Amino acid sequence: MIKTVSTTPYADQKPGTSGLRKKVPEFQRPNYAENFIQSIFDSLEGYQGKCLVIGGDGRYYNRDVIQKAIKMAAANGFGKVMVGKGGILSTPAASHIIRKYKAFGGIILSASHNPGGPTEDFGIKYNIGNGGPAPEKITDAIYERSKVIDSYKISDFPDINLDRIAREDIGGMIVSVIDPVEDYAALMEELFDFGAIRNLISLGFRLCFDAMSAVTGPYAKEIFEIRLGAPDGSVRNFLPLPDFGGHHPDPNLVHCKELYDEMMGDDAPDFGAASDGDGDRNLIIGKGIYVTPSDSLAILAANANLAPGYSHGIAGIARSMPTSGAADRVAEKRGIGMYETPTGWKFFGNLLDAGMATICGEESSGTGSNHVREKDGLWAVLLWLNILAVRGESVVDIVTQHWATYGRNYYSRHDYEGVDTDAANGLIAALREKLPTLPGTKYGDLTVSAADDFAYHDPVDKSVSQHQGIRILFEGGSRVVFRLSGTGTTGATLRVYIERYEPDPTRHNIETQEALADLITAAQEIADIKGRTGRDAPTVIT
Ligand code: G16
Repeated sequence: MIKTVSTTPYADQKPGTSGLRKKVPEFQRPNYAENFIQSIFDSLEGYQGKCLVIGGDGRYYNRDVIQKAIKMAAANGFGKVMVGKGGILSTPAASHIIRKYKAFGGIILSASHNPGGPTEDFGIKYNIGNGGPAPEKITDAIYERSKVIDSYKISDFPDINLDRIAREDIGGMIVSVIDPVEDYAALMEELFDFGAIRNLISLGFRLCFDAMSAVTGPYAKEIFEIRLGAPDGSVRNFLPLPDFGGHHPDPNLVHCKELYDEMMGDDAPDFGAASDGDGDRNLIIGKGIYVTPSDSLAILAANANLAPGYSHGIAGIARSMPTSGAADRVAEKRGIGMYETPTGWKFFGNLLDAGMATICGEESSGTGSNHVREKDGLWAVLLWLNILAVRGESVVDIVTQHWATYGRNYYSRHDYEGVDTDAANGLIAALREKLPTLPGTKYGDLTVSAADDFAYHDPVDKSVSQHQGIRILFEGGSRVVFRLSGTGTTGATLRVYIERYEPDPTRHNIETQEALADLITAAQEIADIKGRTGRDAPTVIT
């Protein structure tokens, strides 16, 4: 039976960079998840009788919301729901399932790299029929709807058994509980030379993958250990846990310190990698070298033709504005398109659909291609392995040769987390106001050449997205960028992105923070970070 339940709106359901993210207790308020899910459905047209994909990263509250979403999909007229066994689907796997089975769209339950547990983070996002995150016009409509919603529809059938693969007709809708790994693993086998990677591993190449007790565990076990023959134990923390074992499932140098230290040690494996809560981010570390996400994007784009899925070359590269310009140099040399978008994977969707970009990436540890419409952590790891297997060189050799050919973009991001929201907004507003006066100003030996508030003009649908980050460019091509994160759940996070291009190979071995020291000081001064936030130093440096 379908019930229509009266509800009252919440004022805080504005989707951020990647869907709605809040603390679990906020999501547990009466009708909170239901309101948001109904607001999604109310913002869509033409889904009657169609298929909806539902899955999540297994974090605390995942199963509860999956049951609600299934019952609401049935009540709202979807004809079919495909849901991952155990409620599990990594974000890239969900994107693939939507595309492969031509679903109308999908609901992904995740707060990505944010911690999980009864008092930690939860999230809901909607992906459209191309498999990618809903564009701004849909997320804006969802938010508008959430502000006035007064009822939602839900079917009252009993909870679905998510722990066995089955297909049933329930309340007039087909519910298909599917293997979350099979289709995704098959796609990876199509794109990459598994034979070459298996051969490399059989010759003693050692890889270590940390699944961070999150969603990629089952995928990585199947792909690296079973299909590629890596020894048992190559995949660590492979059991997805509702609280990620009490850690932040964020594959950066702070939260993967153990792996980093091991990779810098004498007996390091040849290759170390990790992925995040929902499997779309990646961390790449070679023996003795950390590869920044911006460099990784450039190197993957420059070598993608070595993998069968990209053997005909790539049409273009897209990167988010704060990501370093390393990939631009690859695009320039190859004579292919280069696109600069705002932060948020949703901005790549149109470029991928139009065939303008093949490979996309972000400084925030995301890389992916046109095989799905999300960034894809395991895809990035497999493309690296494919390149290593074909070139027969070490990560450090490949990276240093890349720098020698294209120059090195020294790059770092400084995050100030949990800053008072008003203080953070004030800092950005003050910077915005100061923009016209900055060109020509000197900070030590640095002179500002240009400063603006980045606006994106989508070349495909012609939409315009304003206020996407404050850019300060210096003479000689260095830059700093300031923006507030759209994914945090506590106060505000100020992100400062710092970049310097160095063409001279004799200057490619400087420690990154040292290479950027004058820019870091200038950034602190220009934004008056200490005065406005009270912070002497960033919380996280990546
Ligand atoms: C999300 C988005 C990414 C974005 C990242 C950081 O990633 O999909 O496009 O780069 O957030 O965004 P912000 O700087 O606003 O915090 P994820 O992995 O959290 O879904």
